[in-house]
Amino acid sequence: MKQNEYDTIFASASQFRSAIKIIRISGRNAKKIPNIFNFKRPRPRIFSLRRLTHKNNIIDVAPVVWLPKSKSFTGEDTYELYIHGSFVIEKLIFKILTSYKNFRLAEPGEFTKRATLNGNIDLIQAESINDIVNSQTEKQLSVAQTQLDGSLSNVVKSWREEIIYISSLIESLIDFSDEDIPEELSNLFLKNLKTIQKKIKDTLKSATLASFIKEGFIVTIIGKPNVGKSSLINALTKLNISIVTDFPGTTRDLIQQKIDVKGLPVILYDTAGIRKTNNIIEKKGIELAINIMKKSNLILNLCEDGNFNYKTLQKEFLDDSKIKIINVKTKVDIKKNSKKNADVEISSKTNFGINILLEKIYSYLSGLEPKESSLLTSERQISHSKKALSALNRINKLSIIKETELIAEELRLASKHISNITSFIDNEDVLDKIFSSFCIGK
Ligand SMILES: Nc1nc2c(ncn2[C@@H]2O[C@H](COP(=O)(O)OP(=O)(O)OP(=O)(O)O)[C@@H](O)[C@H]2O)c(=O)[nH]1
Ligand SMILES: [Mg+2]
Repeated sequence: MKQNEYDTIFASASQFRSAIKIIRISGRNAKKIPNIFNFKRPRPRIFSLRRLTHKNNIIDVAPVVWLPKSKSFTGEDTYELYIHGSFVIEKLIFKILTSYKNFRLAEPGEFTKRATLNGNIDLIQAESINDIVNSQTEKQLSVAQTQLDGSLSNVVKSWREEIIYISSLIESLIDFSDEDIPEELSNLFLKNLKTIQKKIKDTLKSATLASFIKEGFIVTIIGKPNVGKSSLINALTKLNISIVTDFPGTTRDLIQQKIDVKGLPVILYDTAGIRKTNNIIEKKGIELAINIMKKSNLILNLCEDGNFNYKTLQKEFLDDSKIKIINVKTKVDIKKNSKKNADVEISSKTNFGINILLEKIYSYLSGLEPKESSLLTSERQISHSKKALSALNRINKLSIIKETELIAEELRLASKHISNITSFIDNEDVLDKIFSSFCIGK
């Protein structure tokens, strides 16, 4: 059911047990809050202590803030009540508010949705708010913050301006007859077309890496059975998540755990030991291991005797791709005869070398980080950018002299896709999709 956008909505901005709860109320009737709770209206944007009562019952003594619509996040009249962190007070307030006409509990993300509909923020900024709330590492946070401050929106706007500029060049060509088309004009068009194509292409390239910052870099632990893969994932995560026994072939499923390596999100995988086997379950496990290996950003290749099967690994399993491999010699507490080609030596038993390994993982992955700070992160942003780039690329096959109209049409299409990245005009359905993943009170 579509909720009425004219309702006055309310929600707690703090869902869990906390010392203070912030109740947000936004909408046309928010200005009635002082009447409902019998307190003197404070001056706008001034934190003011008030005694909240209702029908002679004390609700709470709490600071309140009055944010008239010109100065509020949602672009609507808003009250914020900083009540004691009690679920009883919260429930009481909700019960009272619900009893008033046109007041109701907010849907997930509805405050942000209203801020977007009222033009206070664009779609990129709205998405970044959810990313900020959900960020688990400093890097994720900083990427989301550059989206909230409008840097990415500005990049996208500049793409649109450039497309509009080259559209104007093309429009001016339409008036010329075929043989009279001035060469400087068509050269200028082609040069600018190339520039904008490159800009979008580069940003899309960085987006792949940005998605690792959002979702996590994939680091996979591989090696022969019994070399200590499961022991290593347990040591790195400081959790007992993977079964360790001295039977070769213990691990069959992929064991996965997210960790934070100095601010970088990493998804660690423990895998089945790779060997020739007739056991169907183990075979399936090895298949899973090989598949995840191919998708990895980094492979930790474990070996206990120092004979790293580096070349076979590259050729047989990775099709000679350029996935980075760190050779890790394990169990150095008992197997000291080290071979030279290990990148790092560890013992999961004594923790020897574990920090050095983490340092190496960080140093490699941080080098992969995109240099730009304005990154496309959501599927939606990436998909529109790709569609815009496809439209621009199709122009390469068109003749400036004979197919000017078609070129103009592709440019209009590209410009529309770029606009869709920041604006919801023509695609309002997208709003519901974006905000459904938010929490209530945001
Ligand atoms: N002394 C010592 N023993 C270790 C170390 N790491 C692992 N082990 C032992 O080696 C055996 C195998 O360890 P796992 O971690 O299960 O090895 P794995 O590579 O996961 O084995 P599979 O799952 O069978 O492929 C166990 O008995 C561990 O206790 C280490 O650093 N030092
Ligand atoms: Mg194992």
